Amino acid sequence: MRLLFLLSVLLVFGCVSEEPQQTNEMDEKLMELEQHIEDVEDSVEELKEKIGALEEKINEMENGEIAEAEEEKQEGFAYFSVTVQNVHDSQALSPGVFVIHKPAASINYFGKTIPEELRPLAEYGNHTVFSEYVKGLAGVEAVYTLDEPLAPGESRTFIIKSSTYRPRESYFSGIQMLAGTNDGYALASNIALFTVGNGPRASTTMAGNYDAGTEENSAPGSGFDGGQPDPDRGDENIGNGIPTIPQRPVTKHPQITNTVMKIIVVPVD
Ligand SMILES: [Ca+2]
Ligand SMILES: [Ca+2]
Repeated sequence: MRLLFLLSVLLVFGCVSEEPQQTNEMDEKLMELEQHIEDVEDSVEELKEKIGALEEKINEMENGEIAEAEEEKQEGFAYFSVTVQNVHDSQALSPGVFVIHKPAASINYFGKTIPEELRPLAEYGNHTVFSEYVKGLAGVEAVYTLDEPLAPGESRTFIIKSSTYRPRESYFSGIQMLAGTNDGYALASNIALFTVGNGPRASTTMAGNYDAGTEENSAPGSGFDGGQPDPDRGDENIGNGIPTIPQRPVTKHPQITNTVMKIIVVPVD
């Protein structure tokens, strides 16, 4: 009996002493869970903040785009008088191509290989292929042509029309062959049409003389044998220059160093 009693006392103690241990573990687990829930709640708050910031950004962008579109609608056009002058005493210029364009559509190929479409203008003064090519370039707003050669001392004036949308990205460029050379051309490029204050800008630009790098140079004015096209001999005569192989990048013209083409831009109402 006594033994039984002792055993039951032990059992009771055993049970009683085991119960607090379980409760502790549960408490710990509960605390862990609570902590975990708090962490998750924190993360949710952080996420909410991030989503809020993103929504704000999207709103700003949408508002910006709307403002830009409004700006484009409100902006109009500006007109300029352009005078192209041959200021050389003996060097003639071929028909030419004149362009209003964004910076990305620059036609200055200095240090680069010219596009094939410039070859007819540079090699024999035919401007039509290049004018068509330029019309297809992204960032070109308008293309004008001079369809007659420009003799020394001569000038031509025409009116151009530029959008005033993003005015500081509106440039003007012009190109004509240096007639009587093998593959030389005069180029005035990236003339800003507007001031930093967005107003129409007056300017005078002396064009540079360039060698297209596609034909060997003979003495300037050395005639049909030197690679100049003979109008009486038609298309077969056009390729009569000696090709530069491999084609070279565009350089300053080594033979024609004085200014030939001068471009005067004046805003008009
Ligand atoms: Ca030629
Ligand atoms: Ca050359």
